[in-house]
Amino acid sequence: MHILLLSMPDSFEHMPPHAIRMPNGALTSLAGNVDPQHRVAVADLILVQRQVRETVTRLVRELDPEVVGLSIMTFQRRTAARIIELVRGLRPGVKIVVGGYDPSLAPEAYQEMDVDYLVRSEGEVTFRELVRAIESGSGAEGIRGLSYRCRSRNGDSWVHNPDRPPHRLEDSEIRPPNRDARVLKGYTLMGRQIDVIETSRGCTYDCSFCSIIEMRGRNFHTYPFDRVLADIRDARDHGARTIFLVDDNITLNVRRFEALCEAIIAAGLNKLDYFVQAMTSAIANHGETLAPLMRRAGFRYVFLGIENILEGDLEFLRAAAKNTERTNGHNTGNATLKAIDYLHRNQMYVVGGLIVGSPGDTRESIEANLEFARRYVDWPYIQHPTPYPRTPMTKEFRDQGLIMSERLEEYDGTTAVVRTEHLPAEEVEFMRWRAERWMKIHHIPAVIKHDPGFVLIQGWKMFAHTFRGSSVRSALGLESEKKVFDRYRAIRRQEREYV
Ligand code: B12
Ligand code: SF4
Repeated sequence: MHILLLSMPDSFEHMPPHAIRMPNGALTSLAGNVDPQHRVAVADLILVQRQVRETVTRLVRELDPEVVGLSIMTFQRRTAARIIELVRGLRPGVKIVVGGYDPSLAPEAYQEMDVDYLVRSEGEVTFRELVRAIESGSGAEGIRGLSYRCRSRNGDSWVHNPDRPPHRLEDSEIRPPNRDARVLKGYTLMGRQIDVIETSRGCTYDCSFCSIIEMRGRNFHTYPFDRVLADIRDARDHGARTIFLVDDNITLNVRRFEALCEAIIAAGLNKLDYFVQAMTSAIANHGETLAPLMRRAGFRYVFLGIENILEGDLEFLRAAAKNTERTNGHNTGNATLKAIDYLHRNQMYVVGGLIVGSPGDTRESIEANLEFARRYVDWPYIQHPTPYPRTPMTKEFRDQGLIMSERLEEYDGTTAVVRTEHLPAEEVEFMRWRAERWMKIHHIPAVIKHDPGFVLIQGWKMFAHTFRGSSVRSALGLESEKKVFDRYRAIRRQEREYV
């Protein structure tokens, strides 16, 4: 059978598409896990963000797929609905399958769309079995983790098969990704081709804003190192020079992470640049040995889940435990500064993941976090709390009547869709936007040092993107920042029309 897998084109403020275009790891993993007789094409639509309709139309005509699968996050739901309509119009009999975080956590939203199947949570084995069932014409009754539409004269109904438990990853049932399936080109992280690798799945924490616990429960499973190293080699052989480890929480097992760094060095794969997401507590508590190893293995940017520097907000976000430093078995305060220090001493850059706009936040508490970011992080990744389906935080915001927008396309993390008890949503977003633009500019010299060619060619675009909404008048101080912010928001609204 011919299968076309699509990831959505929607991007958000911290991922300007002229500088950052990452592959979706789920799709190549699915492609690697269907039976070999099928012809699979993977298209990451971020690569053609302004030609989505033409590209999907061309691919559907050229490939003539029997199955089309879409990978969807919540803020991409509206775009997904439009693409589903487009595909259905082009090929009415095609089987449409949706998967990823949004279909898994809000399946009811997809029952109203013209979708045939919905894969909940991990997809490789469920999708493999589904494709077999479609090919052989057998029923989908026994496929765990699958929901499907039953069409009948009396109207449609949906069947939800029992859940599929998370895979343990230790055997080879989940086969490696198939990168040859990609049919579009142009992945980049500031001029260097980037690819994504998984070494583990899951997390045992339960931060109130994170979708992962509802998605797969609290657990942590790991791939064997030989598979991980082979995957990195495969990414490199496909042209990658930068690798993003997309594990939910790789620092849950620090000893394993250290061993992984050693394995990367021993395999000679440390000439590549690595990006990773990490907990501050793990870096602070083990930085003495871990940070130098990470540096030697090629780690360059570390996304630190700082979340907030104020204890009250950390409580609300349920993120206090992962930000706590421990000495001699005792909690000794916030781990953030120590973690940052270890990373900086080992020539790594800190991408500061902060969340501002929790219910109790005031102007002062937000400013304290912004000031912290200005002083200590190299690249700000500041977001607003966003009520994604079924997270504990969503319930709290709803109960308190603080959700100000139900337009899901705005749920991209940098559009404030909730207010605090003290500040309107727009004010929270304004404060973050105003501060963050200048923080990004401060990091440009480090980017020039590493990738001068990219900055020479693309630098002005990065600058224009960061300061979109500004004008000559605003640069001369003849226009208020609020006016520029309003223009920026209007531009952002237009940008969200991808199809
Ligand atoms: C890596 C990552 C990123 C990376 C890379 C994204 C990329 N191109 O792949 C970066 C840093 C760029 C990123 C950015 C964002 N991310 Co992100 N990201 C993740 C993370 C950590 C891992 C995702 C991953 O690759 N997993 C590995 C793959 C193999 O697993 P998977 O995606 O779950 O796919 C499996 C199943 O879902 C399913 N599946 C998925 N798609 C499909 C499709 C079909 C047809 C089928 C059958 C099955 C299927 O099968 C797959 C294999 O088992 C997750 C989870 C987490 N703990 O935080 C968040 C997560 C997905 N991100 C999230 C969000 C919100 C964002 C942002 C909007 C804002 C932000 N928080 O940074 C931006 C927007 C990105 C953009 N498009 O501009 C949310 C999504 C919430 C939601 N309900 O939609 C998550 C869950 C984190 C959270 N806050 O809880 N992200
Ligand atoms: S530590 Fe990270 S992955 Fe784990 S629950 Fe918190 S935000 Fe999610």
